[in-house]
Formats: sequence, C-alpha cells, structure tokens
Amino acid sequence: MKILVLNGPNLNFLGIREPGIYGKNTFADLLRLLEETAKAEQIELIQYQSNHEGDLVDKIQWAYGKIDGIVINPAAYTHTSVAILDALKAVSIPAVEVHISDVDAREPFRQISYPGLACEKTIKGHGLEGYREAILYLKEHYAS
Ligand code: CA2
Repeated sequence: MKILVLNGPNLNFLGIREPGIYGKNTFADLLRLLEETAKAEQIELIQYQSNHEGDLVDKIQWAYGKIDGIVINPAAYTHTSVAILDALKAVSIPAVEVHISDVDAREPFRQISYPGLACEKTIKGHGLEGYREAILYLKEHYAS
C-alpha cells in the first residue's frame, strides 16, 4: 500500500514556537514517527510539506493513479482552501485529515474545514500520534 502524507504551511516549524498548542515535538520527530510507522506496517510512505497552496494541489494531482491513501494536515489552508478540497475530490483517493491541536476548542475560524469535506475521517487533538492513527485507519480500510 502507498500512502502520501501532506503537511501544509508552517508545520516545518513544529517545536520551534507555540509548544503550548502544538507540543514540543519537532517536524523531524514527525518525520521519524512516519518512517517508523511505515516500516512497522509495511507501507510505502511518501511525505511532502509545503507552505504553498498550489504546490499541495499539484502533489494531490500527482497522486492520482499512484497512491492508495492520503493523510493531510492542510494547516491554515484547512480553513480557507476550496482548491485543496476540489483537488481531493478530483482524485477521489481515500483521505484522512489530521490536526495536531484540538481545533474545535480554539478560535471559531478554525472550526470550519474545507478539505475535511472530502475526507473519510478527521483526527484532531491527538498530537503527532494522530498521523499514526490516520495511517492505521487507511491500512485497515483500504489495503488491498
Ligand atoms: O492543529 C493543527 O494541526 C493545525 O492544522 C495547525 C495549523 C493551524 O493553522 C490549524 O488551525 C490547526 C498551524 C500550523 C502552524 O504550525 C506552527 C508551528 C510552530 C509555530 C507556529 C505554528
């Protein structure tokens, strides 16, 4: 099974600022968790982080016909991006949305997710562990 993990803007700064909201773990820690999970679950995993909406749309389009499942944390684009929503709908690859923080307990503007409308499931507030949960969900439901 091939899974694409997408991370949106500023997530590469994890652990550097705002540890009260996003925890002390760094982006390098997240990459390690993804590698370990992929190895343990015998999954081929490709990860991609970008600060640019169009790059994320391009990567979702690239996944068409190549990837079996997408894990996506669109970061701030969660709350604005119809383009990412449309891309997920266009490729129709099973997707799980992940948020490190519990967005429901934060500002009202964080409580809407456009990409989430095209996702099978949303995991929020479980920290980095949410990414592992998302991978396991996709494996359980979509591994052939
Ligand atoms: O909780 C999440 O995972 C979010 O997707 C993170 C986004 C935020 O805009 C969403 O509402 C919820 C922000 C990611 C920015 O990460 C930072 C990392 C270090 C310092 C500041 C921001």
